[in-house]
Amino acid sequence: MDTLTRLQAMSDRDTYSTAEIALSNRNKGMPLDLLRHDITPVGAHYTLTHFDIPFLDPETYRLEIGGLVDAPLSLALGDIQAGSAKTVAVTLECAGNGRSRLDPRPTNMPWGLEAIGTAEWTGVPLHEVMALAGIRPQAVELVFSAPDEGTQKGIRHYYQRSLAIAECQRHEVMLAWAMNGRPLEPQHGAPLRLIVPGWYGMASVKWLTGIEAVAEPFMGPQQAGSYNIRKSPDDPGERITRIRVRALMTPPGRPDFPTLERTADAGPTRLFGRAWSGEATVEQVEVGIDGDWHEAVLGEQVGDFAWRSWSFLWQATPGEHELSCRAADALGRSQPLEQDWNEGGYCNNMVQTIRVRVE
Ligand SMILES: Nc1nc2c(c(=O)[nH]1)N[C@H]1C(S)=C(S)[C@@H](COP(=O)(O)O)O[C@H]1N2
Ligand SMILES: [Mo]
Repeated sequence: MDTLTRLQAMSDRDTYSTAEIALSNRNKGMPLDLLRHDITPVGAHYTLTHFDIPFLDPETYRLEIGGLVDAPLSLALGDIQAGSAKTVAVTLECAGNGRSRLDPRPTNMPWGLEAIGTAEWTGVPLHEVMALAGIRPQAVELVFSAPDEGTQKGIRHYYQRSLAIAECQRHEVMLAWAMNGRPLEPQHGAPLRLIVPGWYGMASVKWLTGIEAVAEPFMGPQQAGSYNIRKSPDDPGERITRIRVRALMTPPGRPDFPTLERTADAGPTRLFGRAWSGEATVEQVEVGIDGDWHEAVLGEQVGDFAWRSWSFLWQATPGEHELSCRAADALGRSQPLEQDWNEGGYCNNMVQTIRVRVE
């Protein structure tokens, strides 16, 4: 069979709708070859946007802070940038990463394993800005609002998410205006976004225009109606918060175009990848060669909430091989070998497997 016939056979097994393809052209992943970079180039960092990318003019931009605060504030970008700026490397991952590997595949953005990226975010701690407004004791959460609007499950709404006050006080949660030393790109939330290190990406609200302190837990569609781990449609589900431990590998050898099937040469081959967890430090990465697990060597963490590299010297022998990798963190959490299915296809950290032909 020639490669195009094989590609056709693959799509017959696994048919994607044009709507899913349209979604995955708008929301792009980071090619896993770029795992090599400690910091993901801005243009290669994954993006996920539910609705349209809003246009916000940095000159007239305001962040409105209100609700249960002593002094409501209307801040220009310059007012926020006058704070004590810091730059921190953070690994972001979409909660839907790995969704298309589930069987049956939940209908939503059909991510492979590329919904990741690590950037150096520059901003000010959220708690410093909120201290200027003074959060009243009755407040239980902050609600973060953006001007991007659409419908989901039939409900018209703006993108809004909330966080408990204690979470908002973590010093690493920030209001960021720069990514890798440059002003935010429109698709990444220009001119200002929230960054919640350790949490899946949905918490890091882009195009942030409002913060409201509220007395009751926020129940908006992106909070209560989505981002829950539900085993069946009527299961109330469990809220998605921190990023589960995961290791990924740069596919070794060379790809065929357009099937992307991989071939490598026999002999010593250095396998390379990254591992991260939003809950604790990654302490171990193992590499599976045809089902036998071996210890990988770990590199330094790029930041407290960023990935670390790993590598392993593989003695590649001729034939067909299946390579995989799995990480474990300081809390003893690891990655499942089999899928742990849920309705939305969230938090799927089942191990990556790569088939390689060695010649
Ligand atoms: N305003 C707004 N913020 C948003 C989203 C959105 O659609 N609108 N998507 C969220 C999701 S689901 C993810 S995974 C991250 C993606 O951030 P990135 O596109 O900068 O990588 O942004 C989050 N913030
Ligand atoms: Mo996401």
